[in-house]
Amino acid sequence: MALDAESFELLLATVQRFVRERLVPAENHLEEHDEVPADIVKDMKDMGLFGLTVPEEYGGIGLSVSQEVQVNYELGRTAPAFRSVFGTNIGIGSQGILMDGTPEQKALYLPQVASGELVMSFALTEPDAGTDAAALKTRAELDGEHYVLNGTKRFITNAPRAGAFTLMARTGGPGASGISAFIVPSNTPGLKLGKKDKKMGQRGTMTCDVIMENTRVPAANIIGGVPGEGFKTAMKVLDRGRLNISAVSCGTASRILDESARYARERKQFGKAIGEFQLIQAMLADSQAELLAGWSLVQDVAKRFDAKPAHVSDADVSMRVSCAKLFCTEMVGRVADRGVQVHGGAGYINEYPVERFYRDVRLLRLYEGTTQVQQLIIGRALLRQD
Ligand code: COS
Repeated sequence: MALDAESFELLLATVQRFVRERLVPAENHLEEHDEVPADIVKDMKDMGLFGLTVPEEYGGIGLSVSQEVQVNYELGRTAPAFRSVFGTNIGIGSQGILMDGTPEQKALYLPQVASGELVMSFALTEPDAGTDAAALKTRAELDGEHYVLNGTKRFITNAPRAGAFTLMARTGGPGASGISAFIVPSNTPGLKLGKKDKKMGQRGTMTCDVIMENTRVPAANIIGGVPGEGFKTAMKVLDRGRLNISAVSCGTASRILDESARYARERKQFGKAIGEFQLIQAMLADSQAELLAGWSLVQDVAKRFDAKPAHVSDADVSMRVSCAKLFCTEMVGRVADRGVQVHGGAGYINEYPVERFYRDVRLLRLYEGTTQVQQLIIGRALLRQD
């Protein structure tokens, strides 16, 4: 699946212009008001951004992974909350249905996902099950043609906007094999939302708890129709998600570098632009080299991702995805830190974008699997090999 090259070039140029002319100028508003303006959300829908990864047969644009990472690089060049509005629709919220859903589930949900009429969100994490996702406790008990769900999901991105969740719950015994993935409409009786989380950064993104008390969901809403496959679905979805977080990290690093180089050209000390000092150049150079290394890795892994069937997991590709997530999210943390350093005291003042990005990028090393989870996956893969 891929968009033809010519249409893709046009789309990419449109996204670049949208980021530059619409989103970057709205960053201060976003920071102040903690919400994405409704007219921007409407423009996103009109541009088809909610359906970037949904196949054309279901009304989407049908990007390949190699194309998706390029779009996410561009979206990384502005505040993360903008992408977050549709990020779960093109990523972790809907990919489970796309990868493992039955034909009926795809036909019912994907067209609404593509148009943005339905916002989907991904609910895996719980108060006592974060990194150890296979230990999740939310129960799903079979009762006739329905499952009855009880439990709490935590830090769920876009839960307040969501019309439905891809939600992992335990239908069987302990461990990964007892977990099923459900499609849970947000208006199901017994489902309620917690209060909005107050976060360090990423203002304008929405996360909160999802609480289920005797929430009845049709058995037909198990993704793929077969219980016990939900953990694998979640891991496959996260593989693609993690690669896209890596692409976003590279885009954000490139924006921070641009901001830092501009400041270094304009700011004068000791009678000349600080960019003329080699110690400033060294910081910019380290960031540039690390950004290019990360971006090359992302593009290479994306090609390997595209070379396999979308719903099939490949341990070597998963290992490489984790290398990309580990390297790129840590890389953008260092780039943001140097960006603040190049700005000096001004970098600590929230008039400058680097102060905001410094806080925003901290989350990239945590969500969709911490750096330590990526290390674990890479380490295990190496020890499995001959
Ligand atoms: N694709 C498909 N299947 C996968 C997979 C992948 N990438 N990774 C693991 N699996 C399968 C395994 O093959 C195994 O299946 P079998 O029992 O049939 O062999 C099953 O899933 C369990 O895998 P594993 O034994 O590796 O599970 P662990 O409990 O050891 O967990 C980690 C592994 C820690 C890597 C996993 O729990 C994880 O990624 N945690 C972080 C969760 C996360 O990212 N949370 C963020 C929430 S979204 S913001």
